[in-house]
Amino acid sequence: MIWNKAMECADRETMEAIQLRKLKETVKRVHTNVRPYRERMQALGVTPEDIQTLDDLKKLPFTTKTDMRDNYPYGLFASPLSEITRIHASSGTTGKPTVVGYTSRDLESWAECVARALTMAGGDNTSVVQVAYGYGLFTGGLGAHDGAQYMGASVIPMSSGNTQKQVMLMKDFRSTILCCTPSYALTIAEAVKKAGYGPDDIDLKAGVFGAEPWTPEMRAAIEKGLGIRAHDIYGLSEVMGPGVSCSCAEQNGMHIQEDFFIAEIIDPDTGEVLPEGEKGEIVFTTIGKEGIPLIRYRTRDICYLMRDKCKCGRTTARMSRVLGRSDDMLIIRGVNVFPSQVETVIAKFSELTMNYKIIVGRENNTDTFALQVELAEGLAIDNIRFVEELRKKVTHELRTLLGIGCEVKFLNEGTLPRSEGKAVRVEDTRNLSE
Ligand code: DLL
Repeated sequence: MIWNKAMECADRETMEAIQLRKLKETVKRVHTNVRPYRERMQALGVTPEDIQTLDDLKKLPFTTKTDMRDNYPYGLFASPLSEITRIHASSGTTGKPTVVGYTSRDLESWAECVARALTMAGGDNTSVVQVAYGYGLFTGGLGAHDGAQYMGASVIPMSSGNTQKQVMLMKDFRSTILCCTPSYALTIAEAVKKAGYGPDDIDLKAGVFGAEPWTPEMRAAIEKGLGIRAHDIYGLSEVMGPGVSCSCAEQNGMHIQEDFFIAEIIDPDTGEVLPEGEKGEIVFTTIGKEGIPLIRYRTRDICYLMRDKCKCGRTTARMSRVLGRSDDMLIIRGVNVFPSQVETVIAKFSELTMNYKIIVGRENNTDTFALQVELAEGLAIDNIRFVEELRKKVTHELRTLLGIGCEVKFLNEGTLPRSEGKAVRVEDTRNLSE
């Protein structure tokens, strides 16, 4: 089944006409309503009237996470707060989160995108959708929820965690589609086995997994463990949330909802648009979004585009799975973490030095996250009470800022190897890139 054949199977000419019309509207909207965009366009000598073809997109400036931080919290909104009906947020690069606002129409467009994704996974109004993404400021929970409801499915708003209960409800409520991060899907698969069930004992048919990078090997393990077909769903809060793209039954890339997002692939170093099919950073322009439309938003996600027709019948461009990042953002247990955020916390403590190392690994399908940091000169690591007190405080600050737990270990001053060039602050042994 295809949720919206008119859009998902449109011929190129029709789709490009829709994109151009919506792009022109969006550029006018940000030029009129968003001062930072107006100023930047003025500085480049570009007016909304200069956008006459899709190729003219290149004339427009990029938007980055730093722009979002500089205009925190509402400076890039193109609608007054009276029209904003939902606010979400994700990690910023330092202390403040990145904030996004949705009008009622934006929420409906988002639900439409997610309904298309769930339909790719075989969903319809008879589906029972268990949402095990976190609910809250993170877009995963409510994004999947609204889309499943829009599709007409029965939604179970479980949120993440409480794994035994996830398994119990999955069996008793006869869930057919599971939405969560791929690493959590593996944890659930393990718990299903532990509970003494095999794939035939549960009704689950498909999973719609995303929010973090995963490998084809991981997909195979999830499919086998739960006896389902696993679909990859991509998105980011700045651009919308889950549903920007999703893989269909062919599992050969994720179909981009091109009537809502124009995708470009650029060279992350030069900003040049790369030829069709080359690997680079994916950049999105939101078209038709009211609350916070973004022009050429630099996602920092590395992938490539495919435009050949998919066997499923959809004609939309597909993006490959995310192959890496062009910045240093880590995704740990589904949570975005920048080393600079960790550094912000360390800097608050005069008892600590700036010599630190973040160590990320994976044990039993769960990410591990540890911080090693040197104590300031003269402070004794064998003063157990002092060290324990300090550990508590640092752990608390990290949890408050990042939203996840971190195992903090102190070292004597001078223990960590000193940098002779670019400091290597992160050791990530998860090997998710290729
Ligand atoms: O992770 C939105 C989302 C929720 C997507 C649920 C899919 C499912 P953020 O927290 O803003 O939003 O993080 C966005 O997560 O730039 C990617 O680096 C990464 N990411 C998201 N989906 C995928 C995926 C949500 N399918 C950042 N594969 C993005 C790999 C993904 N990485």
